[in-house]
Amino acid sequence: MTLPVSLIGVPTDIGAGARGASMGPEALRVAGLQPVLESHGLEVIDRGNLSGPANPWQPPVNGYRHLGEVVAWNTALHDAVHAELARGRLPIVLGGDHCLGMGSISAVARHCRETGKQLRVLWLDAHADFNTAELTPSGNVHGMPVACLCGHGPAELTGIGGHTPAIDASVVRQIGIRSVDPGEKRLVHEVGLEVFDMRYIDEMGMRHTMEQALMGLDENTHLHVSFDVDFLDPEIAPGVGTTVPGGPTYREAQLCMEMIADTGRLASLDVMELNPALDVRNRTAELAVDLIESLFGKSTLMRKTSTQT
Ligand code: 6HN
Ligand code: MN
Ligand code: MN
Ligand code: MN
Repeated sequence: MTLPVSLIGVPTDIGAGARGASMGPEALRVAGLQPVLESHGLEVIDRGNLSGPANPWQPPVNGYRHLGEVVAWNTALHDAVHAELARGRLPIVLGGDHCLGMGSISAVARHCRETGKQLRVLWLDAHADFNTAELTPSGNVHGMPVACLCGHGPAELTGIGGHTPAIDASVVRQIGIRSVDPGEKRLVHEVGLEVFDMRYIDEMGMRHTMEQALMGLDENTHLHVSFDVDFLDPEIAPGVGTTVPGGPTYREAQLCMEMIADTGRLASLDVMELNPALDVRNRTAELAVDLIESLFGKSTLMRKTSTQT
């Protein structure tokens, strides 16, 4: 299954607590994303960047920063992602901050409803992104997308794409989590979100973690990966706004991507939170491209997949 790929740039930091993720799409292009994918035989079209409101850099109102602008960007992204899926293509969303997961995943969920596909979402992140207006310590909407997708949030956000909730919490697997706010933690437990946190990865290893997270996929599964670059340890990935120490190493991240590739089910991808203003000579962008290459099947040697004998 090698679907043709469409790159969609979404140059905004509207939901973040630091400026700069708006430059993420261009940094990924400069790091060679398109030619790298093409070198693996993929057909790639770069659709360019979406446009939307500027970042007014205002304090939160009723628990949300920039709610109207967040809705505008996510609505545009929803339409763009849905259009690519309808054309039979694999969208790669170049973020942009992680509030954009709402527009992207709501479109994927809608496409799955329309085509009778089963959805699985892998959320690779240091954070659970499960805050609400009542629980958030910051008002930054990039800390809320998973909660909104699961129906916990304002109608303007939970209803993007016309179906509330966009997804059931049971389709989500979170991996790499190591920073969850106190109220957020309660809500995560309440909805029964499946979280493979760093403690789990430390004790069980990345291989077992991914086997669990990918369990139950079949030919009818649409696998969506939402890759927040702060998933990675900040020692190797400094170019993000919300670094949390103790993330996956280079080798652990590679294995994670390779095991996703082995399923052959990847059908849409978000690459979020890359912040070139905080990066060192585009190193984090180059690392992200290297990992995306593994996600699309690069491996060191020709080999049978680990599940074959
Ligand atoms: N991200 N939990 C913190 C907050 O402000 O809600 C951090 C969220 C970070 C979100 O990195 O996508
Ligand atoms: Mn995130
Ligand atoms: Mn559709
Ligand atoms: Mn994060």
